[in-house]
Amino acid sequence: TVGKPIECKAAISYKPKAPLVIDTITVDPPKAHEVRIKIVNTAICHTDAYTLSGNDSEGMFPCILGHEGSGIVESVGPDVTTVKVGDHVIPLYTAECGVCKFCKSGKTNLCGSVRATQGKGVMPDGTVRFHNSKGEALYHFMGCSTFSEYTVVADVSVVAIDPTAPLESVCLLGCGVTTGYGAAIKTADVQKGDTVAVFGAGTVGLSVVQGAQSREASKIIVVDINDNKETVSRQFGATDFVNPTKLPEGQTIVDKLIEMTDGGLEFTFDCTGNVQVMRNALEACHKGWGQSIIIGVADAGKEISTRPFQLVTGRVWKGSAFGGIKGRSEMGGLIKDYQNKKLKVDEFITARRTFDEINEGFEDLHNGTCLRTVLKF
Ligand code: NAD
Ligand code: AHE
Ligand code: ZN
Repeated sequence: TVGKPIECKAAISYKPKAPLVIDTITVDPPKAHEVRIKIVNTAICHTDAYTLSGNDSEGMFPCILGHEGSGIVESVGPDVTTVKVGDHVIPLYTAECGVCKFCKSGKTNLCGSVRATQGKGVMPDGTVRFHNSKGEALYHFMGCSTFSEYTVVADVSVVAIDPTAPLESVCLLGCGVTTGYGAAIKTADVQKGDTVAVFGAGTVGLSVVQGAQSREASKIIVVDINDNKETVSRQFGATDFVNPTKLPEGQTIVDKLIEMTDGGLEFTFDCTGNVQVMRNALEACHKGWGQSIIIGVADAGKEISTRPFQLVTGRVWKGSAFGGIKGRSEMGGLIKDYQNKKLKVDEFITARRTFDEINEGFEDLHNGTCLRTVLKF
């Protein structure tokens, strides 16, 4: 049977930097290999603000942003076998088809199945499921578009989860918490006794901290320009906190970290998106074996640089998307870690708001103490 279009509430981003417009939109039924989800909760990630700022080279407008959400399957299109109506789910901006070259490689969580169309703001068949009240097409975002009461995603871009897990909390596993935790335990594969420095104590950085702590890192140094982040960093497991703007005259953050760790760190993580921070993070790595993982997303046009000698002498520069986690096969394990209190998630919720307050939610991002604002429909 063919489903019907649904009229519902959504937050439309018409152009960069402009407030989101809450309006009624039409969400078309899912086509083959597509799933329509009733979004219950969505959080606002720094990356939503980044795309809204106009600095994302893939940003498409008008669009429905949002990629850190949770919800319930409302209907499925033909040939969908992996989820069913009523399943509790998390949309995945990193799909997992299981059969493409990437999925089969065993080397990466990046999946090639829908990434090209996802980056163009359309469904795999090249069309959109969203229209505003004037009938104008609205682009999708990161294959998720969780800033809508109903959204349509590809069947490879959604995972069913334990229905007893609270949707309000586990929406954060759709991006920030999974990204940081996975970067520590999968991409870096931090081992007992390793020294770790994390630049940027947002949800991503603090999740790296908890990953490093779970691996019994010997030192976990958080570097942040905001002193308000010291207490929360220590609550998540940091052993040290450094504000790079408060160092003695003439001492750089790289000097400071090398001094604190007898020559540099086993692992450093950029969770800021600032390319100068990325360079410092690389150069604070231990000669011979230190690895620096880039997680932050940099503005369009920005590039990283360092002296090649830094790499010649054994430092390694890497990156991590969604923490290297394969969403459909590994999300269940993360949910269990959360349920068994091995993984903190609730602690990141610094504000709860109704969906109508989404613009205030974006303002929360700038208040200096915000980790995640979670919206409820
Ligand atoms: P956030 O804004 O909550 O946290 C960023 C933190 O960095 C803040 O505490 C801020 O004070 C600090 N900071 C800013 N400039 C700094 C500097 N020069 N030195 C040290 N600290 C500095 O953001 P978030 O939601 O945690 O996201 C962090 C970054 O990760 C963003 O760039 C985001 O786009 C990116 N991200 C990437 C992935 C991925 O899969 N690769 C996933 C999620 C988010
Ligand atoms: N579109 C940007 C890059 C954005 C980016 O790097 N996204 C991260 C996820 S951020 C989540 O908050 C990512 O995982 N990228 C891998 C991918 O396949 O998108 C640009 O520079 O064009
Ligand atoms: Zn995100």
